[in-house]
Amino acid sequence: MTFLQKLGFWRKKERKETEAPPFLSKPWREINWGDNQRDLQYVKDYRPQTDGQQLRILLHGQVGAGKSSFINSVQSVLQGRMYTQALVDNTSHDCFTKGYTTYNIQKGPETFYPFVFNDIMGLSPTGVQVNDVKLAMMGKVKDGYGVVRGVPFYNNHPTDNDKVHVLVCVIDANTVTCMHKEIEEKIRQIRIEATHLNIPQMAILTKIDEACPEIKDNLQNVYKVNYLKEKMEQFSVNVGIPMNCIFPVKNYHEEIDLNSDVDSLILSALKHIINFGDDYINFDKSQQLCAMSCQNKNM
Ligand SMILES: Nc1nc2c(ncn2[C@@H]2O[C@H](COP(=O)(O)OP(=O)(O)O)[C@@H](O)[C@H]2O)c(=O)[nH]1
Ligand SMILES: [Mg+2]
Repeated sequence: MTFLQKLGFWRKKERKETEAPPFLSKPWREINWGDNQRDLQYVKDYRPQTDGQQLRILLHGQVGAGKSSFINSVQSVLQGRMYTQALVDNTSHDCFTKGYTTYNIQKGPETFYPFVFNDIMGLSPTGVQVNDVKLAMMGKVKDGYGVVRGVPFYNNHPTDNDKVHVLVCVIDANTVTCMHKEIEEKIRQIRIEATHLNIPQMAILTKIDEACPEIKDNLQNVYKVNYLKEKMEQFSVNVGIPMNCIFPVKNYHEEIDLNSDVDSLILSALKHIINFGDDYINFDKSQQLCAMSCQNKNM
């Protein structure tokens, strides 16, 4: 054994002895790997309680975090083939999502899923302002805002369908430990605004394949790897989103065919996003009914 090989051997040994083991003895969340049919059917069968109601999911986060890729991944899982409607930016670090855009997902020849995604321009110290996200959450931003200057973007009379029902912060797992303080602060402020509006908040942690070699090797390690759990805990503390509202995903980004394990994580996140949004729709409706009945009593 050469000197360098010996050094490498001792360093590895030392690391193993001082660091927590990379794998937990059992996964800290259960995923039904290989059996996506139940979750897929759940999403396909989802209908809000009121006819004509749409569930609006607003994605926000840093440029390049994987927002557009997540929308495409959801479309791909639901359509059963690779989909690239939301343009993904592989080249620059500027905002590629040109404005406030609603993405509908086609279900049949002339039908759409009752949930839609909005992708707001990436958060960067100079990017979208907290107030823009607040207006979007209230349903006051029209599609296309940010694309054409001078075009009226303000929706004075938002309907229940224009309002956001669940806010999802998209975070690149590689950036959790080195996130710009200003961005962390913006995420926190957006959370406060969402809380004032009673809108539930969640986060998805993307690029887990890049962040962890053990996960890149086998996606089923996602809830066994200590390192990722620690990253999620750190993010949870930094921005105040509870652990049970954070979901790790790997987006489709280079694949040409679907993969069952990728689908499992996307569906797990999507199912929870829908549930959270649906709870808010029902809560909001009951508040409106309550307010109406109080008004009637006072008349
Ligand atoms: N390895 C890996 N790359 C990803 C993942 N999600 C997105 N990407 C890549 O990250 C880059 C930025 O993604 P994009 O969806 O445009 O980010 P956005 O600015 O938040 O909309 C693109 O090159 C994607 O292919 C992921 O889960 N894993
Ligand atoms: Mg984008």
